[in-house]
Parts: sequence; C-alpha cells; structure tokens
Amino acid sequence: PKSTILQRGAFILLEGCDRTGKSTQAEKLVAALNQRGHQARLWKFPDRTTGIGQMIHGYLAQGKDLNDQTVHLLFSANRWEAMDTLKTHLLQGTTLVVDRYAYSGVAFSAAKGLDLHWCKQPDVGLLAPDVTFFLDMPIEESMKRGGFGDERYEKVALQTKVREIFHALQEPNWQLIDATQAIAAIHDSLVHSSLQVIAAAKDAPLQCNLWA
Ligand code: 2DT
Ligand code: MG
Repeated sequence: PKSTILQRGAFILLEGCDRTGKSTQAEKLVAALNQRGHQARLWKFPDRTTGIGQMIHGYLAQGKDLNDQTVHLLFSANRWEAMDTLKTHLLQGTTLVVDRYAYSGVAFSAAKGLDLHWCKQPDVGLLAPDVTFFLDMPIEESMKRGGFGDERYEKVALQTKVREIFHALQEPNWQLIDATQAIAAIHDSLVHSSLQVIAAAKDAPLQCNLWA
C-alpha cells in the first residue's frame, strides 16, 4: 500500500497600515484557496478573544491605559499563546492566512518611540511566515477610504511613522503590493503568488526562527 506523507500548509502573512485592505484580501484569499481544494483558514492578530486579547482590546478601545512596554509585551504574548495551535494547523496541512503579525508589533511600538531592537526581542523564535504580502499605499490615500475610526492608533501622524518602520523591516520573502490597485487585481496576484508559496512550503520544515 502506498504511504502518504503529510504535507504541511503554508504560513501566508498580510501586513500593512490601517485601511490598506488586509482583512478584505485575507478573507477573499482564504475563500479562493479553499475553492481550489487547499485547506486554508484565516487567523487575525491581535486575537481579541483570549484573556490577553481582551486586555489589548481594552487598551486599543481607549478605555484602559497601559504603558507602551506592557502593551508591546501583551501583543507578543498574544502571538506566543497561539503558537501551538498555529503549528498544529500547519502540520495538519492547513494553510494559514494571517492578518497582521510581529511586524505590526514592532512597527506600532517603535512608532510610539520604543527602541526598535528592544521591540523585536520578545517575538524572536516565533513561527516565521513563508511569505509576507505587504499592502502598501500612501497614508493620505488610505485616509480617503472613509477615514480612521476611534481606536488609539488610527491617526495620520502615527500611521505615517508606522509605514516608514514597516519599510525598514522588509525581508527577502516580502512581496510589496500596491494597495491602491482594484480589489480584484490585488486578489488575483495574491492567489497566484500564494499557490506558488504553498507548493514550495509543503515539503519544507516549519521555521520557528523569526528574527533569530
Ligand atoms: P486591527 O485594527 O488589525 O485589529 O489592529 N497592533 C497590532 C500592534 O500595535 N501590535 C501588534 O502586535 C499587532 C498585531 C495595529 C489593531 C491595532 O493593533 C496594532 C492596529
Ligand atoms: Mg484597526
């Protein structure tokens, strides 16, 4: 009898500033991959459903004041507490489409004034994405999309700094996406690239070496 070797899923990350279309594209990408017979699921950071996630939500919704270092560590802990689940999904062959990750963690905290090197340390050794699609557009353009809401970080000056830091964090497996394109055009290129990434990742070991 033929033995079947389980092929792992890919870790596909979408990053970018607010209102660049990450969540829209992440949902559409999961649907398109499932339609093509790939098991795929969406994961979002921060995950506001956990105890740590609820503390983060209280802070973002402006109700609760915490110092910048504490919030930074909570966001990181919110990723660490998900690691076993994410690894299990990937090893069972499920591709994960992740909406924000440690790059958001560093970009927002460093934009508030924390040291960039310090910011990276708590996330060292997390699962590393197989690809990062960075949805990029000028902040003035994203503002035109109905403006920002009431959460703590939804301000032009901060988002402008965040965008600069994102650019400084770029790695070889990042793909820069012009987020001013039509939704369908961005979707098509994300599907195309994701299928290649899934094919390349399926026989590769999991990489638990972010920034290591
Ligand atoms: P959403 O609008 O996507 O829910 O994000 N953030 C996010 C951080 O400051 N650090 C992190 O580690 C992550 C994942 C980005 C809510 C805000 O939280 C910021 C916007
Ligand atoms: Mg938001």
